[in-house]
Amino acid sequence: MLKLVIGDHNTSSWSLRPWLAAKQVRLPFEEIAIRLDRPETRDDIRRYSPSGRVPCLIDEADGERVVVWESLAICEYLAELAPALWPAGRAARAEARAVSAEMHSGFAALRQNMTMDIRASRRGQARTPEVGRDIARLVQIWQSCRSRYATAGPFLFGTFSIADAMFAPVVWRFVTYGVGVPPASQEWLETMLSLPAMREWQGAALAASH
Ligand SMILES: N[C@@H](CCC(=O)N[C@@H](CS)C(=O)NCC(=O)O)C(=O)O
Repeated sequence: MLKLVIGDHNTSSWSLRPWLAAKQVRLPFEEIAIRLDRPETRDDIRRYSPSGRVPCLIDEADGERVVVWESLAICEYLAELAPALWPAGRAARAEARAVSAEMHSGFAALRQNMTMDIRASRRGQARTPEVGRDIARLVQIWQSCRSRYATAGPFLFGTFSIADAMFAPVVWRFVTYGVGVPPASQEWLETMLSLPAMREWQGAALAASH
């Protein structure tokens, strides 16, 4: 059985990505949640993750222990187990990888100023010019995907892919900070919000005591 080590549901945006990807393709895994921002956090994470960060995936099937850290690398590993996590067509797959890598390495202003905090309501806050530029680029990606792949299904590339998982924390950020988007992007946001797995993650975030 896979083990996925994650942080707090309310704030650990990096953890949500592979967690959602695994849930969407029904890969069974044991969830190990570590409380962040505590004196013992560093030691707790280091027991599993060589980078000292979560998420971290451990696969002990087939008699060997595979440890994968970095959210995008974990998603890639999951896609080896469940290839449907990337679009079937080569061009769509390349684009899905590109936007996923862009999300993984970019959008610094958004990540810094609009932190994921599912329990919070901060409508209209954190709108610096840099955040505005990040939002504009996100909407450009989503609109572009939806204009070309809507006929194939309700996700960015038609069927659910790692690209949707990579942008999932932004969905919660846009709810918390009340960011409005054009109709095609709004439809995608609503598709994401209606996923049982997203509801499950939100429920865990709301239930946490801190
Ligand atoms: N680039 C990493 C980022 C991971 C990361 O920053 N994780 C945070 C939680 S969301 C963490 O482990 N924080 C714990 C700490 O720094 O003590 C990834 O994609 O997985």
